Amino acid sequence: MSFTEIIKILDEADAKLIVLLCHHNADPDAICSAYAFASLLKRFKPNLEVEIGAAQGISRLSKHLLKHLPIEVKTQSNVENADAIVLLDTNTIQQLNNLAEKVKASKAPIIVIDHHAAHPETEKLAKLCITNEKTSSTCEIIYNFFKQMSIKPCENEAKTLFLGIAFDTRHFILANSSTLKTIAELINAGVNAQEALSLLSLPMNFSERVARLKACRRAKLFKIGEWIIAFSHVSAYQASAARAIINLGAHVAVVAGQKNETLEVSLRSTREFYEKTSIHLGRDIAKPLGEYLHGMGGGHSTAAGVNGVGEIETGLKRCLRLLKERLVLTQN
Ligand SMILES: [Mn+2]
Repeated sequence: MSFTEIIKILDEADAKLIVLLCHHNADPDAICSAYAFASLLKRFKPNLEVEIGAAQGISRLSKHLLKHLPIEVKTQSNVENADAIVLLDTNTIQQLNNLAEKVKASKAPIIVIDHHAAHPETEKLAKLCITNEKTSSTCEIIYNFFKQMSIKPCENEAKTLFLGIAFDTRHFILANSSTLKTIAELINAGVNAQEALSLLSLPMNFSERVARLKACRRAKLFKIGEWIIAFSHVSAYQASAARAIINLGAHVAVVAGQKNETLEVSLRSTREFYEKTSIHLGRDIAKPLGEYLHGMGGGHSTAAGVNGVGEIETGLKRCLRLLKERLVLTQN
């Protein structure tokens, strides 16, 4: 799976406009990988028009990064006119929210580049899937393209790749040796690590503080075996609230929030919980919960999310049941 295959697909499609799409609430790995990929493409196809889009906007941290990086993310994506579509850091079409239907309807070839396992539905739709679960981030996959093509990233490319990797590895806690080699090479390419890392901490705003505190106050605790599981709900900042509850001492935190019809659930667990129970929040909990809520769920082993429809109470109850069922299995 290599960069040359992508070039081949673009040549075959005689592509003039290529649209790169990031998942909804695009994180730094998504937007940074899109920027570096666009930059690399332009070296081989200088006349190609490359647009970066994100379904329903980008995350707060990503917005903060854009103040310091030359990345342009379009609010209106030109999916209809694209000659090729590339999904970055996105393994299900549903993560594209309002753009999903347009992407499905498009006749343009679809390429998926992601460090999450490809979803079977996405594999059917895509002409090419470059996915590698062993890679820390989509940015690391993009850096490997630079290496395949023997191109040394310029300072901005190196900086964006560094930021995407730093974000997805939680400031290198999740980095393996190949990630750290990549990081060393990016620093050699001109990245000031200390300065770049400081861009990744967002000052917490007032409503986030309130959401975290409310979620903690409302938390319902369940003890299953040796594990403390906390359920809560807030109307915004569910992921931040779930992280806060984990930091306070819960092994698993599930925080739901309802916006109109849709229900969003953020799940977090400690590393220890995952290692001892092998319960993978994305695969074992978020995915079936997403299906139950007529939506989509997925994510990583200790951090996952669900988008669906329904009441907070129903969602959390089902989530507790899923956790209980899994925990019973691991005890036997
Ligand atoms: Mn990622």
